[in-house]
Amino acid sequence: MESELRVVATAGHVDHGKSSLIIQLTGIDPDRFEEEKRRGLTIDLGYAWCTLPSGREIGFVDVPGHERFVRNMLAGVGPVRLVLFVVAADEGWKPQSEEHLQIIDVLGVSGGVVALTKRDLVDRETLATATAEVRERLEGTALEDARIVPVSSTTGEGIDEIRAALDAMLEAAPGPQESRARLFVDRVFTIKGAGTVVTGTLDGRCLVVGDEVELYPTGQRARIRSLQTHKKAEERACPISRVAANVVGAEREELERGDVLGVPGEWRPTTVFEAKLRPVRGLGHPIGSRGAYKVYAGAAEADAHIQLLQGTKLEPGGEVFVRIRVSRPIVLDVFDRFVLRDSGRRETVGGGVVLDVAPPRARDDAPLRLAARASARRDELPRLLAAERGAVRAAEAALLTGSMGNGVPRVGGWLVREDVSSSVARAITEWLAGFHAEHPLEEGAPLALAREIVTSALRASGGPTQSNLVDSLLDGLASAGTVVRTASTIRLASHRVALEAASEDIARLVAAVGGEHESAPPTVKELLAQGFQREVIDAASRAGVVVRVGPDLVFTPGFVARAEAVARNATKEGISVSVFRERLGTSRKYALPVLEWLDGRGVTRRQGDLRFPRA
Ligand SMILES: Nc1nc2c(ncn2[C@@H]2O[C@H](COP(=O)(O)OP(=O)(O)O)[C@@H](O)[C@H]2O)c(=O)[nH]1
Ligand SMILES: [Mg+2]
Repeated sequence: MESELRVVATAGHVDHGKSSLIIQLTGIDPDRFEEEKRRGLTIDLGYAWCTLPSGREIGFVDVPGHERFVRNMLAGVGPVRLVLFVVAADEGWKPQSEEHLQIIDVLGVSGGVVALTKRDLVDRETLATATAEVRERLEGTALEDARIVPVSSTTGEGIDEIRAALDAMLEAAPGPQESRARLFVDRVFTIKGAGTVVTGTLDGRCLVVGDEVELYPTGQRARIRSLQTHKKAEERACPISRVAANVVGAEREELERGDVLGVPGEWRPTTVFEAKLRPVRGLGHPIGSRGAYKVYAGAAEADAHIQLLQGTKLEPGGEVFVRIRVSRPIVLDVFDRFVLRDSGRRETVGGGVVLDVAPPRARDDAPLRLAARASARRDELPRLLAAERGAVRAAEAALLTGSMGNGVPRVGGWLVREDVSSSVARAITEWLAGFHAEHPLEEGAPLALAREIVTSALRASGGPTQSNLVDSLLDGLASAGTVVRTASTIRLASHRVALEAASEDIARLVAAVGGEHESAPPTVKELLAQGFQREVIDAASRAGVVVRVGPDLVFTPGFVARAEAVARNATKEGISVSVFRERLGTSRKYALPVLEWLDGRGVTRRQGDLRFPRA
């Protein structure tokens, strides 16, 4: 179900014939909807559509009013901005023609057609002058190469040429790229019996009846009960199209224009973002950090405060990176376009492209960071984000860039900058090598210490230090076969306890607990008192040279094997501690812990004073 629909915004001075042209093209009166809307008959405000000669479907958003125009250009047409620019041949270029062109120019367009309307009202000479004037005005702007088509909505002259020009524009325009579903809400109302309805332009991905959705920024959850595109009920609505969605679970009062309807958890509204800002052409004054501004993004508008990240003011003709704080949380995506108006002067002063929706606190490296983003593709953003932060959770990266970051090295749930993971690996292997050299008889190093080493390596390389990242990195080294970790220790995979390094000590230990001492060996405490090192006793126990029966007792393996044999050979009547002690030739002091040890290992079962061998 590939939708070939494209949405085009109309632009141009009031009364220059925009709506009349749309009626000629589509047979639908976009202004009539205003009236119908007032009477509650329609939900598609200022919207008309038709099929072009090529078979492509084309939709027009034609809503009167200047603010509306800005919103049409931003949210109304979606990310592929196409424009039908209208200038009346009899009146020529007007202030609103200029202002609309300025906005189109700072936003950039994917295609445009200029209709020189009211052709029937002018003679050839005036038409030629008007055409030349318009061509001159368009020079150096985003519409520089647009076709200029003379047309009359009264006589129908030129309408076929307009259709052909629109077809050529669609042919040349890039297709929308699949990303996260986003419906910019431009209207909210209630319909008797149905409940809350929102309308807007859908971008990114299809929505389906029955879907659970989140309303941003409030976080309210709702369900889509029904969908309409072009006044037809649909099971699914796909980008880019005008959509009316009837939602269950959200009240009209909880929603407002500028909100976004999307998939739960896919967006994080923001109040601060960074962007590249360009003043509109012909701006008579610089843009500074002190003014009061309004940002228009998507269908939202918000009071804004600007901070230049380069220089102290933005001169006309320039372009700078800025940080913008807005008065209310808005849903922004990297590469979104926005318009900036000066609230005091009440004029559009600039526009730009969003580059970072969650900028870091530090601003020192902003120009470098933003320049890298400005020239990146969306699927490169997660790698850039990981590069900026050292490491970032993959889920966080998806939320902040709209891309899954396929191809970026992953450690657990994290995207990690290569030098960060390599410096952590270096720090931990060097530290473990040192630890093993210093403690050749220890099986491994305490995991808690290893975590500290990783944490400080992360800090040194400028990465985050969350314990989840620390553990993910250690796990990553373990799955790579570099280290082996247990619940409480970690060692280099290559590390072997070097008993030979302590062979003399171990031989002395075996002598101390074996031979004539075998059935009554010194306790560990006594061994320590005799000068044996705890490390040696531990290593010998781990290696099986001696057997640790309790915290304070070690025996020779031979003694323990005999004890086990005695226990296993007990009759069905069981064996008492004293019989066991006699048969083993030891004292009660040793017999009891040995029996408990055998119980613990499942060799024997205790019942009262007796032990029974287990099967
Ligand atoms: N003679 C003539 N009048 C036109 C033409 N197009 C529009 N008009 C008239 O110009 C006025 C404004 O047109 P409208 O489409 O509402 O302009 P909009 O404000 O740009 O939407 C209306 O009275 C129209 O009838 C045209 O091609 N020829
Ligand atoms: Mg109109």
